[in-house]
Amino acid sequence: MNQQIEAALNDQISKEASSSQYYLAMASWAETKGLSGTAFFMYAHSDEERFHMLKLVKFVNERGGRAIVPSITQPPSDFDTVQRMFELLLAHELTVTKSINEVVDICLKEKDYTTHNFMQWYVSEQMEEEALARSILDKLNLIGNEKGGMYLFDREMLEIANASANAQKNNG
Ligand code: OFO
Repeated sequence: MNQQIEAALNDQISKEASSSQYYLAMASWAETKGLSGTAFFMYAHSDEERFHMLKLVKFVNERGGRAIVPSITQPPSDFDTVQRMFELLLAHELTVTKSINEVVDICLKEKDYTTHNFMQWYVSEQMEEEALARSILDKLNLIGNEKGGMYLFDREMLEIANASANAQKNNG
């Protein structure tokens, strides 16, 4: 495997692992706030990020490279408000999209069309994740600080997580 591509993919492995830890920290915070639906959503999201990481690990190794398992950095443990937490989630996803685009760019420069093709899955995944984060933030902006609204929001997060788990089951 081309060394530049291997390094870029290993860097992406590290980012997906960090995303998984970040969302795990959000899940734990939401759980301690009694927001069980939001916590369920974040636990599932953390698992998804681990899957993103594993998919890259397997690809690198199958293509003759060597995937490096990254060390764990401690994510924040407090997120102030649900709104703040989802703002951070969207900001984080935007940085991940940027780094996915950089990997795609390297693939084109190195004329590695196989990895380029593989990375397209991540390109569309990022579009979905950004759109989901934006739609959740729109809902939160509508709700404001209303307590009853937050109760309904939390229930909806559970439904979103369940719907996404079912869609994944049906696709795979
Ligand atoms: Fe792996 O998609 Fe989010 O970070």
